[in-house]
Amino acid sequence: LLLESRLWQALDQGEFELFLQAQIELDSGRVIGAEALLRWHHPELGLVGPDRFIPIAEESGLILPLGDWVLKRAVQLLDRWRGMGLGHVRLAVNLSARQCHGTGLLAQLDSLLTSTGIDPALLELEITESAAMQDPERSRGLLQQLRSRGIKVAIDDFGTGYSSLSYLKLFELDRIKIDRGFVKDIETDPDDAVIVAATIGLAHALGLEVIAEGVETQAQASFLRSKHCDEAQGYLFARPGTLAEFEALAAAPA
Ligand code: G
Ligand code: G
Ligand code: MN
Ligand code: NA
Repeated sequence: LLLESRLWQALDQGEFELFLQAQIELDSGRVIGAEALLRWHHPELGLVGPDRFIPIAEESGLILPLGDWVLKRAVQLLDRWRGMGLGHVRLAVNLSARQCHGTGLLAQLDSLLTSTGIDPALLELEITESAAMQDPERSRGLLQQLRSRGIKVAIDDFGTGYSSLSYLKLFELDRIKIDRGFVKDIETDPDDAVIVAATIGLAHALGLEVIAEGVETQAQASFLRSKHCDEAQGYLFARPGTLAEFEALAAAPA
């Protein structure tokens, strides 16, 4: 209740911030992108993570204006990076179910991309299996529309839903994000190792790129590299951090 009543004001008062977590190309070790992860600077509670307010924002409808803000800010960042020698860096944004099934998303993206002239391929939208499957036909249409504009589409938390394989067929995608639940025990659990290796092989055979989430150790990174996983994200490389922290990392030599 405390959070909900403050949440609408928070957007007006500029209390949200995009944290960024680096995404690494495994072959080169280079920072090739970032995932935008929303944070709320609550005046009394301090930094509040999305797990605490996204569900409330979804319930109350605030997720739509908040999602608009996130996309606007994301395109601003791409524009900024272009001007500072980081024009190759991609930015991934999480979409909520309400955003996917609403009507304003494509128009907003068109307007943001035309007004800045940003290469649409630098923007990636992450959709979870569960959000996509709430209305599969509608999601299918949306993903087609996004990709026809050159915007990249990734399936988040891959492998945790109920129909992972069926929507590889249903949806046009660019990338899958292997959920960190499979990566965690990759070194000790032979089943997880097999699942991850097979998922990478399957994705590649379908022409999709693969990023592994939650990579925390060198051994996990080595395993993923040996299985030709394209990219990785996790505490081993960087935690979600401020814009300044991310830019310093992205500008440093690999
Ligand atoms: O770092 P982490 O605790 O930030 O993120 C927790 C969850 O919140 C992740 O599953 C992520 O998908 C979600 N999340 C982070 N930022 C956003 C956002 O801008 N919009 C939506 N819809 N979800 C987000
Ligand atoms: O959208 P998604 O659920 O994938 O958001 C990523 C979430 O995973 C965020 O909450 C982020 O803080 C968290 N995260 C990112 N890297 C790591 C990691 O290496 N280990 C763990 N345990 N969590 C991570
Ligand atoms: Mn995500
Ligand atoms: Na995820």
